[in-house]
Amino acid sequence: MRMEHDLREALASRSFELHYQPQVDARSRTIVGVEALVRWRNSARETIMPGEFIEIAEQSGLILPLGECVIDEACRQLRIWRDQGYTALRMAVNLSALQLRSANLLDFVAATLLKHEIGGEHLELEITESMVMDNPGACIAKLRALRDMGIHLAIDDFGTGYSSLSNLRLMPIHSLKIDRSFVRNIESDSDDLVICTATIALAHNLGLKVVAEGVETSAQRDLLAGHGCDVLQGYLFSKPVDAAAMDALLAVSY
Ligand code: G
Ligand code: G
Ligand code: MN
Ligand code: NA
Repeated sequence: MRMEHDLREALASRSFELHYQPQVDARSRTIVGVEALVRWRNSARETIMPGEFIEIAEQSGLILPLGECVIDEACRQLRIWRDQGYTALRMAVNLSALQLRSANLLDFVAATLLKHEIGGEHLELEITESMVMDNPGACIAKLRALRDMGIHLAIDDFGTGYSSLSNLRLMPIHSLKIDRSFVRNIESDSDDLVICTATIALAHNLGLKVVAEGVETSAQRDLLAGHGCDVLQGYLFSKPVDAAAMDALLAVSY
């Protein structure tokens, strides 16, 4: 497997970097968080997107060391931003199914937070519904342990996977992220608007915050904010950018 071999080398030569996409408070329009998204800079200096390698990393198990690199780098960068005074900023990191199942996850996260002197409440881990449905009992126990460390938990791509509302109620999560497929046509498709408003109501009634993904227009922003969505993320505010470009965004809208 060529790609697997290349991924292994990329890990050894630290050829992965993180980009960050701001998450904006719907009312104050200030940046309240960033989502870390991994990129691979290959030997030809091309940027390879996660859609092209995460699945292979998952199948080969390389997602475990890669995922650890991502958590470590995200916490290292958050430390820098906290030292610059952005102390309310939360860092969101995507977890893969294998990582959530790994016996080492809790110890690694705890050690990494300690290493970078970051409180758990500044880290958010994004999981999907399907990851939990694999083995709800074991997953929920692990999520509780993360929650007990203060870590925030978000359900990513909400509405696209399968999960039961009874499981959702049992999950020790803090927020739902409405998948961007429901946001895209929210202005023209009344079904999508109903899905978004129903998700916001469901989340709020369960005591959860709601993040809308894929917000690209000011009309989408205003509609979602008007329906009580808490946090917005999407190209309207910024595409994912490197840490230096994120510095500039923080300077103007933190
Ligand atoms: O911008 P974008 O192409 O970066 O992301 C595409 C997909 O890759 C998203 O579904 C995102 O959840 C996933 N992804 C991005 N970074 C990571 C990561 O660090 N770990 C995992 N497991 N998935 C990631
Ligand atoms: O699946 P997850 O939500 O983790 O991944 C986020 C993905 O969504 C990344 O690929 C990111 O580049 C992409 N993304 C972020 N904002 C927008 C947006 O406004 N529009 C579109 N089309 N994609 C977005
Ligand atoms: Mn995500
Ligand atoms: Na998503």
